[in-house]
This record gives sequence, C-alpha cells and structure tokens, in this order.
Amino acid sequence: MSGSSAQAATAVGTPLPMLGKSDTKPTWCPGCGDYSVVAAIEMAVKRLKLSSNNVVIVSGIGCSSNLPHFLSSYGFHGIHGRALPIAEGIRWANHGLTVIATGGDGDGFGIGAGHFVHTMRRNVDMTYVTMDNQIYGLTTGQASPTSMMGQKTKSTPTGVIENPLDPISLALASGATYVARGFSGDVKQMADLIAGGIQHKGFAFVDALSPCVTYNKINTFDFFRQRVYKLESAGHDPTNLVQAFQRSLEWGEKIPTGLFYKVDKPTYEDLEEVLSTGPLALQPTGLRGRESILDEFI
Ligand SMILES: Cc1ncc(C[n+]2csc(CCOP(=O)(O)OP(=O)(O)O)c2C)c(N)n1
Ligand code: SF4
Ligand SMILES: [Mg+2]
Repeated sequence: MSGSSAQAATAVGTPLPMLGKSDTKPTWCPGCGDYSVVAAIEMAVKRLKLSSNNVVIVSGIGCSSNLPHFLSSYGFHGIHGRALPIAEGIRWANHGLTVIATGGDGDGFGIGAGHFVHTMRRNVDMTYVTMDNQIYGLTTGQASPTSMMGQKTKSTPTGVIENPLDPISLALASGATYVARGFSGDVKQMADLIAGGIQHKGFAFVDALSPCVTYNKINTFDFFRQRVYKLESAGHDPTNLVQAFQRSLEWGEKIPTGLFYKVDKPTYEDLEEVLSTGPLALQPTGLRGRESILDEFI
C-alpha cells in the first residue's frame, strides 16, 4: 500500500475526514463512462478508510483528467501527458501519501507514453487509472493511440490506418507489478481492482474501458457489454506472466476484464538510497556529505 497510515499521519498531520465527493460537480456529458471511474475510486478509497489529506490524485489534461476536482483529496491538475512525472515527484517527496494518477488514453499513451513506460519500469509505488475511451474527448473527437483500425474520427475522416496500442501488454512488458482492466459498466469490479491496486506495493495500472458517449460511437457501453468477460471466472492465474500476455492479446469478440498480473518486487522507493530512509519531506535539507565531496575535488 502506498505508505502506512502511521507514516502518512506523521508526514501530513492529523488525518482529516475520509475521502468523499468534493463540492465541485462533474462537468462530463450525461452518460460519460468517467462517472463510473470517479465512483469506483471513491468506493475503493472509502473501503480502505483513507482520509482526504493522505491521498493525492494527479492528472494531465483531458475530460478524464478533470477527475481530481471531483473528490475531496488533495489534487494536482497538471499538463497534458505529465500526470505520471508529477505523481512520481509527489511520491518521492512524501511517500507517506497514497498517490493515484488519473487521465485519458491520449494523455497516458500518446503524449505521455514515455512517462508511462518508465514509471512502470521503476516500479514506483502508486496507482494509475486511465479512462480509456479510445478517442480524444476534450478536443472533440480525434483518434487516440487506442482507437481501432478503420475508425472514422475528426482527425481520420477516411478511417484510422495505425495499429492501436495495447495498454495491457505494454504495461506487462514495461514492468508494472499490478496490471488490470476495468469497465465502466461494472463499478464494483472496478472499485475492487482500484482498491487492490492501492493496496499493492508497487506500480499498479488499471485501464478502465470508459466509453465517450459523445465522440466514440463504436466503443460504446453496448459494444463492451456484448464482449467483456471476467478473468477470474475463466481460470486465469494472475501470477503467471505468460498467461497474462496471452490474455492481453484477446481483443475482439471477447475482451477480458479483471486482474491480469500481480507480482511482488522491490519498489523504487525501497531501492533508492535516500528514499529508502524515509520521505524527502521529512529529511533535513542541504547537501549531505558535503565535506567528503569537496575533499575529493580539492
Ligand atoms: C501539449 C498539449 N498538446 C495538446 C493539447 C490538446 N489536448 C488537450 S486534451 C487532449 C487529448 C485528450 O484525450 P484523452 O487524454 O484521451 O482524454 P479524454 O478527453 O478523452 O478523456 C489534447 C490533444 C494540450 N492541452 N497540450
Ligand atoms: S466528450 Fe466524451 S469523454 Fe468528454 S465528457 Fe463527454 S462523453 Fe465524456
Ligand atoms: Mg480519451
């Protein structure tokens, strides 16, 4: 879990009431899949009894990236594609906090793809929830890295000609230690997956199939309802990386949801020399070992 509550209390003071909705109401279109994702995050965090001041939700830019405004935790609405480096910085400064990054498929797998890969490779202890609607929603309907071949969008009037990126197999290949897929049509399953991700020590990735009801008329709630099945009811073994890769290749008549893979490995915070001694926020400032460094050069 991203920091014990005792450590968090030391780091940020007396815990405030449990996390819940904020006073800001979502501005998403009626029926947008992202309503289910914010509800799932709220359910997961409440189940884990995390208080508002021990959770930070960080996002980039996009419809989905407005999410931090709608919950009563700390939040950071960043810039397009940069949710993960900001979240990583927060974790390193104070890994007594539970850090959740959120955003869209364009934000995370397009402009932010480099950060996506490298944050997973480092196994930073945080949870990343993408609202994958396979379109750029905020900018009114251009193709995204997960748009399906042939899909006509504002930026691809004759159909997408690029292969879609698969976030699940990319996460497995990049070293994420918890890899899952949820669907906005099943809030309870998504809450379970997010709660599992927050409790997991290491980088947890939850790709939420979260339909854009306004600009993606292909990957709709009905499209997914006809295709999704649960990995746990199909005998999938989430400790088996090869099986996880095999399942990740399924995208067609059947689309798996649930936990693809989970493994325990040391986190970046465990291995890094300074971070392993505690959150930076609680450490003395200044350069340590200054004399020995100067001696080396004088
Ligand atoms: C550097 C930069 N490039 C482009 C944009 C324009 N822009 C804003 S949101 C967005 C894509 C949003 O798509 P996604 O991340 O999938 O989020 P959604 O709106 O679908 O939830 C783009 C291209 C920007 N704000 N900043
Ligand atoms: S444009 Fe699409 S992603 Fe954006 S709020 Fe509306 S339905 Fe949701
Ligand atoms: Mg999108």
